[in-house]
Amino acid sequence: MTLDDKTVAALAEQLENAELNRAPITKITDAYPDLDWDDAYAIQDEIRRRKVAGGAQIAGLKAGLTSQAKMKQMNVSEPVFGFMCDYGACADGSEIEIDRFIAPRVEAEIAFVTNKEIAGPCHIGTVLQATDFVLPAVEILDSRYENFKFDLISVVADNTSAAAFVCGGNAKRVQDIDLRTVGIVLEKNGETVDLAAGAAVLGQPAESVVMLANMLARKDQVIPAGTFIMTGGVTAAVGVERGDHIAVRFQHLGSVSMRFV
Ligand code: 0L1
Ligand code: MG
Repeated sequence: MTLDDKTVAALAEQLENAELNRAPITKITDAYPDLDWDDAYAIQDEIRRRKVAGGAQIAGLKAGLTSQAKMKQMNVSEPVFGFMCDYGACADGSEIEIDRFIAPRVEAEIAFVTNKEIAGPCHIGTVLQATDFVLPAVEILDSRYENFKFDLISVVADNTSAAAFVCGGNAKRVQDIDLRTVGIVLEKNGETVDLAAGAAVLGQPAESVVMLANMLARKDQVIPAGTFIMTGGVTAAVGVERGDHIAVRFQHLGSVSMRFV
């Protein structure tokens, strides 16, 4: 860790203001090139503390950069983790104001909801045994950095670009579905813009929850029972503009849709 508490607090405030005012900033590693992972997660934790102090509730946790394609693109070998706020929850089929965001992108995800605490170090068996159900979801990403100019440390500090999310379709017991072979089709304005199978996420989306639990264990934390977890983009993240209609069709799990207005 290279930063003192005062600088962590100042950077967290800058990033939260960028989100609230939709006014992007330059990536924080420009001013602090030596930032490490502990600094980045400390800034993210401070943003989370500010949100809760300001009355927001934490709606869930997220893993990002969990597909081989995205990891390769960003030249990383480990996923990143963040959190979702209650005010980011959007209803399936709803109209979403695009002015809430700076430059939104959408990606299809499989979400888990746990019914038991998961304490790392753990393995996929622990996660499947502690999962109540899985459901289809779409994450709306929005970087608070100008022109998508960021690096991984800056992204983690910026709560992994988390902005909003939509859940829909049919929830299923995890033992009733093979998440590796679930086919997913992402449509924008009626045209297929990407498709993938669940195995795109670390071979099996439950592995993302394993990595989250193991990362939290290093901070002496657990995934509590009843946690909603977005396991990371199965498809690419696709940019959206006012008027765009997004529909994601998940084999066996139904679909999730929204229009940006
Ligand atoms: O959810 C994610 O995959 C995090 C992506 C962070 C980088 C980006 O904004 O694309
Ligand atoms: Mg995501």
